[in-house]
Amino acid sequence: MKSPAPSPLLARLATHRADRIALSSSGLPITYGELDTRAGAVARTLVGNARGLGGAAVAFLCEAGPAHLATLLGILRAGGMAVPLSPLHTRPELEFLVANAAPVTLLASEGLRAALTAAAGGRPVTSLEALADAPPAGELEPPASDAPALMLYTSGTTGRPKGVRLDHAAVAATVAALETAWRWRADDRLLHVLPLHHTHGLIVAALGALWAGGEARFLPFEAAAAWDALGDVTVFMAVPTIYAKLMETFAAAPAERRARWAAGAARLRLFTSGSAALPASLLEEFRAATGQTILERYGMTELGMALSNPYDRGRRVPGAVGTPLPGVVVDLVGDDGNAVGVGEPGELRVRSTQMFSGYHGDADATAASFDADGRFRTGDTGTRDASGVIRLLGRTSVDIIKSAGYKLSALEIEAALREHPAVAEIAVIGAPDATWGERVTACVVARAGAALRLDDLVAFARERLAPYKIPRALRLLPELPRNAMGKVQKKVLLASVVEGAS
Ligand code: MLC
Ligand code: AMP
Repeated sequence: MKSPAPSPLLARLATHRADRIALSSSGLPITYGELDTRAGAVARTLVGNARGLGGAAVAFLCEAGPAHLATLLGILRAGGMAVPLSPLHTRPELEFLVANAAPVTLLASEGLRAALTAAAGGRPVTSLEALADAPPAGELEPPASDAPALMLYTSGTTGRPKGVRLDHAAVAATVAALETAWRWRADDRLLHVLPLHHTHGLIVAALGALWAGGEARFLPFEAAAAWDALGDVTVFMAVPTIYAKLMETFAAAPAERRARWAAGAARLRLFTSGSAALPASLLEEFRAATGQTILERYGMTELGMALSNPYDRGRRVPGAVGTPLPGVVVDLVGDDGNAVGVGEPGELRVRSTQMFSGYHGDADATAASFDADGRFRTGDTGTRDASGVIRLLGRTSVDIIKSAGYKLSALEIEAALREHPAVAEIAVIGAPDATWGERVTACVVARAGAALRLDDLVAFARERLAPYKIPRALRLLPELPRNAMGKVQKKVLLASVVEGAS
């Protein structure tokens, strides 16, 4: 039997010039050569005397920046499956992720080691700083293209997050498709402001830059600092909330600063948006300020990047997500399972070389996410026009919320908040919001005699949920609207919240 090809991702990274800058944060750059050395030290320590990790999970908790990517690449070179955890996760969330991923090794930066140790149930947590001193790697057997590379946790309709397993070939297919479509170059400099535990920040942005041999500059997002930094990069990638925040800050700035920021932004070759719908009005506002037309694209953790507007600025369509990327087939399917006609709404079903290899430990959920024709059911609805351009209309499930570009499970938030002593019943919905896309809104029936304020609920939530899952609004109701089967009618709740706001 022919053995599978080695990881295209690692093979590509090995071709970059050692003296070129790969990553930087706070003005401290590391070259591809240094990245290689650091990743090698991580790999060698993880592997010890063995030949490789054979796809075993290695979870790590690290601030965004060069050390994060060096750790991830070290895990990959050791033949492990990297599970990036986030400094935004609370202890109960980390406990769940560690238990679910069952990693053979846990790694953390010195600053986050205590947080991971507290959630690790007695397992040792190795300090990344200690790994940096390990002797350089000797020759390790490269993992195969079909070996697991990453496990990214995504919220779904099942309450608890699911681990999405991606092999080396799938990750490489995403960055290769984007290199072609967006013309990534080795002299690109990306301003990186996104979290590294999701597809957008990790694969599309960071690994996209590294695949091309370019540079990723990390900056924790803050609007004025981002405007300043835009003056010296070539590519920027963000979620719509970030563009909304950039525009709020721009509008409030003095004329001289606005002129400087606009001139800086005008020099970039590419601005992209994804993870949530970019309102056409925001695209126009950004264009009026900077002369730049943001390229909107569509993707999902399970299937990578599926649709993109064209690189040619003049052909980008505001409010649309474009056409399939190389290696991707997107069908629009009606309720009857048949393809819909031009202009008719249908669910996006996807076939792709970027497809995940399964939900971790959940073969049933994996099988259920594909239709009889082997197409992934996205749960997103859209239309296709006569020229093949797709527009998204929304999602099938009211239990999936997209806030600030994060995908949230209403069920997971409800389960956490139901423990609050004043909560008798709760339904969580995503109310439309110009800046956040959707705002997490808790509709609560309080226990008899109990008083509940948003502050109480927020304080309670902060202990249990990452900041981006916390409710931002509270509606106290005498009862929740239910249908004849007793199921809460979230669409009714949503309509009343929208009506109340207008
Ligand atoms: C924070 N705030 C919110 C909020 N998050 N309010 C409403 N809704 C939310 N979701 C409030 C805080 O309470 C605070 O209020 C203020 O906003 C600032 O909070 P912050 O945490 O400091 O916000 P900030 O750091 O500015 O973060 C915003 C952000 C971040 C947009 C930078 O949310 C972000 O990085 N989002 C990206 C998510 C992402 O990468 N998704 C990709 C998934 S992959 P106050 O009153 O205290 O000031 C995927 C696939 C694909 O989707 O296709 O890409
Ligand atoms: P995630 O599961 O976090 O990877 O999020 C994937 C989801 O984000 C998709 O199923 C869509 O609902 C949404 N999404 C991604 N890109 C876009 C976009 N450009 N417009 C609207 N929704 C998007």
